[in-house]
Amino acid sequence: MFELVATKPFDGQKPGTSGLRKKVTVFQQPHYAENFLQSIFDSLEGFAGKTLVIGGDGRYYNPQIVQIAIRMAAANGFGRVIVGQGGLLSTPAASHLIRKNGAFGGIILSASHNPGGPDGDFGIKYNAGNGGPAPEKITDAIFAKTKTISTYKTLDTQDIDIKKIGNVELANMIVEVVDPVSDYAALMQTLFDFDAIRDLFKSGFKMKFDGMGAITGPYARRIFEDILGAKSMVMNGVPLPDFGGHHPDPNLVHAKELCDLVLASNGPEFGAASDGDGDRNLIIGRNMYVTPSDSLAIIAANAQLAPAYVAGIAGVARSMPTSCAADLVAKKLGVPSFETPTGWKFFGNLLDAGMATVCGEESFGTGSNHVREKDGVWAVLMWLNILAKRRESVETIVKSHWREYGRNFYTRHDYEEVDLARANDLMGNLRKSLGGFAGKNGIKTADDFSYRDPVDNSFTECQGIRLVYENGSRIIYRLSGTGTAGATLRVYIEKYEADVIKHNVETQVALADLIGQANSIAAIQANTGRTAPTVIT
Ligand code: G16
Repeated sequence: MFELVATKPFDGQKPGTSGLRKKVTVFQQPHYAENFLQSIFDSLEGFAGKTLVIGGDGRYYNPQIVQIAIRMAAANGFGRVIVGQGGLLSTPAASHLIRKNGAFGGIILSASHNPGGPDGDFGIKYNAGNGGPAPEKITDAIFAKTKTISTYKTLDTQDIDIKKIGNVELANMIVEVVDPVSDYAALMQTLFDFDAIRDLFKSGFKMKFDGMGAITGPYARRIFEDILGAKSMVMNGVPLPDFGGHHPDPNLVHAKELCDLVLASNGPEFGAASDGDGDRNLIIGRNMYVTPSDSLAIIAANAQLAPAYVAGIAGVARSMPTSCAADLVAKKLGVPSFETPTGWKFFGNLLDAGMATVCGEESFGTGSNHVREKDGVWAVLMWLNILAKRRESVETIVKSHWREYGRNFYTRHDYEEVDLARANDLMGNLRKSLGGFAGKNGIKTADDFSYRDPVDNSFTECQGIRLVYENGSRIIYRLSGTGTAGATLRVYIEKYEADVIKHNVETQVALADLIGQANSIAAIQANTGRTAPTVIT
């Protein structure tokens, strides 16, 4: 019999770009996680007797919340929970399990690329039956419920043993403990030419993969080492509650150890990393860092080399701040390209409707219609498939892509943990000045990005200030929706260069003028007190 526990609403349980992310200490307050989970269940209808997938990236507090979520799923009337062994599932693997099992939805426990440990971050998000992050109409409903909640349902039981694969009964519900990797690894083998990749490794091709002490270590070991035969190529491959002190954000700053190895002249030919929950990816070759925007464009242009995409792709979608490089590929392929707000949830309808096959974001996310999340290991396998078929270096592939399409120089400057009020003022001032930008200093249009979903007509506004220049260059300002302390101002800067002679200029140098303009237009120094960005990618 379930228990009804009295509770009171907490302020600020509003899901951000990707679920609710807060400090672990916030989640540790009595009833905090339970309130949010109950608000999720109260926003859904028709799940009695159905299946819920539960898993997380193994970060600190994951084991406790997995148990709470399982008890509450049983008390709320689910018929079956599928949980990764030890409570572990990468985000794309969770998405796949939802789809494969026709589950009603899933609860994913992760704060993604944010640091873990007792002083780190934790997060909870709900994914719907298509395997993708809940759309805004559901996250809005969840937030509304968090403001009025007075009770939640749970069971008064011991923790369930989820260390062993198999079935356990809990009240009227079956808890099915599954291997977190097997189904996902099987899916990957249906998408890519594993024989060709195996041959590539046999030929002596060297690669390093950085699991960053997070969830993808076991996936990488099984897929790259056991199945594909790459020898001892996984670094930081054991998922740890604090990620071994790593900040599991796969970029040049936080994956420095890997980048130093691969960028060295005698380093491996290829390097890759993934984040806390396995949905982001970093791609790097000897002498060549591939920006996520370029990676998306190159994947779109070469997808047909992989068996699952051999018939061609239906369309490409990118988030608005992602560079326009992928649009050029779509144009050449004669397929549509879509520009959505930041957040993988905005790709869901396009993928479900078969309008886009490949999607990507500047924030190190790339994926396809095989699941409804971005997928780090998928992106690495796609690159391996391309490398195996083309037998050229990463550098050659990237440079020949620029030769064919032109180069979209691109950088993102982040100002982290800025005072929230000051960051809001900066954005507010930009919004107020919007009408005055166009027609001056080469700026053609200025707007606050809004999006009407072409499938369900839903409308989203205030998604970032966008200055577009006559020559196609862009400066974009927005506040991150994934941070947990203060505000993070993101400034995205892009410039198109058709002239091959100018392609080898260092990115920050090529963009120096625009960076200067971006700083002065928003008066970043005066408004934030910062003289330089915290992270440049
Ligand atoms: C999440 C979302 C992505 C988004 C990214 C950055 O990724 O799923 O779609 O691009 O956050 O968002 P923001 O710029 O608002 O911080 P992840 O990997 O953190 O789940």
